[in-house]
Formats: sequence, structure tokens, C-alpha cells
Amino acid sequence: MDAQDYLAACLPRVEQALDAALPRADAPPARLHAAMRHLIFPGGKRLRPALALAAAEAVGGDASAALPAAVAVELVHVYSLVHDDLPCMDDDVERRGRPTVHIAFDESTAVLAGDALLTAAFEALVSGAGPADAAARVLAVRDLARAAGAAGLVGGQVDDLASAGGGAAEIESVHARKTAALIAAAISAGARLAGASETQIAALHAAGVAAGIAFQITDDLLDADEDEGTSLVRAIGEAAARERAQALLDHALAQIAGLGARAEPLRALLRFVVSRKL
Ligand code: GRG
Repeated sequence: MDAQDYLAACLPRVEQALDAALPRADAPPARLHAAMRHLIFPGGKRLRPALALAAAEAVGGDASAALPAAVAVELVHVYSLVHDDLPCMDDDVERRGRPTVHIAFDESTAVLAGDALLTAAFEALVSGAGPADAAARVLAVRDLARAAGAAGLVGGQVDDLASAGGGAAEIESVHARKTAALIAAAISAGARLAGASETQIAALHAAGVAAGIAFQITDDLLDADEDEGTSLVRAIGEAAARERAQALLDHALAQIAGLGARAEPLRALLRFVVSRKL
């Protein structure tokens, strides 16, 4: 199973579901709706949505049941990119090869578009089409809220902004919250909507956290000349960081060893997290 093929195979369903979850660009307030869509289409790798679908298949479920989770996590991811690019944060002018939302529109529109993407995520998780039952959706909302909030993405970002470097453990704690929490939520919410047991969800979540930290280390390896934010590459050097990413991947794969052949697409995506060149 090739990760790139799996990502490509997921794409039509994911794009269609993302489009259905967002207000039309020409409906009023059109400027807000266009700003919400600006960074969504065309997208990036759509790794998190594919992880959600692969996790559903890994527990013997139907990938389409996981679509609301796939959409919700991508919407939270894109909101975080829109806000991270703002002048008060990273102050970036380009993202996904295009002008960032505050450059293409303006700063207040970018703040509000991010807010609207974040809230649209939870609406999509609850009401997106698919067979998942209400109880599973409520627990997925809880898990995604936890991953996105003070204990996850936002708290990780706060500590990253305040960080003066720190040791490896401190850096991995930032990665675990800022990057890995959302990757783990994609996997566990996708599996949950497809009817996974709590034991399966716990194993998948642990795999997601380890792979998510490896994702961030790989990102820093790909971007080694960046000098902003916490970086394990800067703290322990390139070779040791590469080894640490591989060890985390091995740990992630060990967590899901019991899931058998139907977890092969998920395993391929987790390997891609470390082997990717983009
Ligand atoms: C502003 C609340 C708030 C949080 C910001 C996620 C984040 C925290 C900042 C975005 C920039 C960044 C370095 C994020 C870490 C995770 C990461 C490397 C995201 C990029 O993910 P990819 O490579 O992007 O999956 P695409 O464009 O392919 O979806």
C-alpha cells in the first residue's frame, strides 16, 4: 500500500465533504465565506482527513462513516494555519503557495474566517452526512475540543511562543500539543465514528500522538534553516532528531500491531509522516 495512492484515493470524497460543510462563496456575507474557502481550496496534503478514513478502515469500519471527522479535523487544522499566519503570530505572507488569508483579504477578516472555520468544524462533526450515531459523535466532539483547546493546539502554541528553546522533553511536550493532538484526534475520531471499541481508540490515539510528534520533527528536518519556534533538530542535531522520529514511528506502529491487515493503509500513512519530502 502506497501512502500517496491512498491520499489520492481519499481526495474526491474529502473535497466534496469539505465543500458541503462550508457556506457558498457567493452567499452573504460573501467576503467572509470567500475568506473561509481561500486556504481550503486547493488544499495541502489532506493528511489528517486520510488518517481519519484509514483509521475507520483499520477497525473494520466503513471509511464513509469517518468523513465528518475527516472534515472537522481539516477545518480545525486550516483555522490554526490562518491564525498562525497573522501578524500577531508568525506574520507570514504565503501559505500553500498562495497569499495568506490576511494578505488576500485583511486582518480582521482573517481572524473572523478562522473563528468561523473552527466553529464549522464542530457543526460538521455533529451533522455531516454518514451513518455514525449520535453518541459516537458527541464523544468525538469532546475529543476534538480537547485536542484543539488549552490542553492541545492552543496551549501548545502559547508555550511555543513563550519558549526560549528548552530541552528535548520540553520541546516534545510542545509538539505533542501543538501538532500531535490534532493528528491523534483525526485517527481516534475517525475510528470512533466507524464504531471502534474504547480499547481500539486508546491504541490508535497513542499511535497518533507518537506519529504526530514524529510529523513535527520531520517538518523541522525538512525546514532546518527556519529559526522560529521550538525545534528538536536545533536542540539535539539532525542525526539524533532523525533517529528520534524513527523511534516514535516504530512506537506508533507497535501500538496498532494488533489491528491486522486492514490497518495497512493507516500504517502506510504513518510511515509517510516520517518519509515525506513535502
Ligand atoms: C493559532 C491556535 C493556533 C495554533 C497554531 C498549528 C499551528 C498552531 C500553527 C501552524 C504552523 C505549524 C508549524 C504547525 C505545526 C503543524 C504543521 C507542521 C502543520 C502543517 O501541516 P501540513 O504539512 O500542512 O499537513 P498542509 O498544508 O499539507 O495541510
